[in-house]
Amino acid sequence: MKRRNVLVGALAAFVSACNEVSETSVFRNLVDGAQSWHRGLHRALGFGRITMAPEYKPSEVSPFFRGNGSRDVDTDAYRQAEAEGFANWRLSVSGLVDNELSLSLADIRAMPQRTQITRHDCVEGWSAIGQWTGPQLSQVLDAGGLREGARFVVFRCADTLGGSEYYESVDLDDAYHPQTIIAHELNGEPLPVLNGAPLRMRIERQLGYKHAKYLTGIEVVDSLAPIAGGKGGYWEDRADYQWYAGI
Ligand SMILES: Nc1nc2c(c(=O)[nH]1)N[C@H]1C(S)=C(S)[C@@H](COP(=O)(O)O)O[C@H]1N2
Ligand SMILES: [Mo]
Repeated sequence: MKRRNVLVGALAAFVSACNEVSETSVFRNLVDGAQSWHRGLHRALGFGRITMAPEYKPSEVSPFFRGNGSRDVDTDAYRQAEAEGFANWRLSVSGLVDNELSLSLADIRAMPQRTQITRHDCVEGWSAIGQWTGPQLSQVLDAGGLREGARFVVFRCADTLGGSEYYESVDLDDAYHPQTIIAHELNGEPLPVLNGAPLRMRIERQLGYKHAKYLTGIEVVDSLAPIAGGKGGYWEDRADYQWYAGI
C-alpha cells in the first residue's frame, strides 16, 4: 500500500510537471492536444536537462546518404550559384533580431564549428548515419541578438516543391539545442547538392522533414500563423505531419 502511494504520488507529480510544460507553452493554440502532450512529455522526461541525440562512431557512417524530397534546385540562380562554388551564396538573418545579418559561406566557416555523427530518420521509413559540420544555430542567433517577443525560428529554402517554397520552423528550445547546427559539410566534404548544398539545418532531435536544405534565410518570429499555411512547415501545411517532430 505504501509503495502504491509512493507510485501514485510520483505519477501525480509527473503529470503535473507535464501539465506545467504544456500550460506555459506559447503553442497551446497552435498544436493539438496530443502534440503538446508529446512535447510536454518529451521535455518532462529530460527533467530540465538537455537531452542529446545519440552520436555514432566514424565506422558507423552510412556509405551513401540518400537524397529525399528536393534533390536539386531547378532555377537559373541556383545553377549559377553552383557554378561559382557557392562563393556568393548568402544566408540572411532577419525578423526579431537587433542586427539583421547577411552571412557568406566564408563567414559561416569562420565561426566556431561543431562536428557530429548522427542518424537521420525520415517518416517515409528510412534512416542514414552521417557526419555533419557547421556552426551552432545559437551562435548565429546570438550574433543577430534576439529581440523581445522572439518565439520561433523559421528556415527559408531556395527550392520549391509542387510550386510552393519549402520552409520549416522550430521553437527556441530546439533552436538553441547544442546539436542544432547549420551544416556546410557532410562526411568531411562540402555538402552535396543532393543533400542541400551549400547549407542545410541539422536539428538532431527532430524527424527528417524539419532539417531544411538549400538554406537561404533564418527568420525570427513571434508567431507562425501568418507564414504560408500557418502550420510552421511545408509538410505540416499540406499533410498531417506534426510540427513537433521530436524523436
Ligand atoms: N529545402 C528542402 N529541405 C528538405 C526537404 C525538401 O524537399 N526541401 N525534404 C526534407 C525531408 S522529408 C528529408 S527526409 C530530408 C532529406 O535530406 P537528404 O536529402 O539529405 O536525405 O530533407 C528535408 N529537408
Ligand atoms: Mo523525410
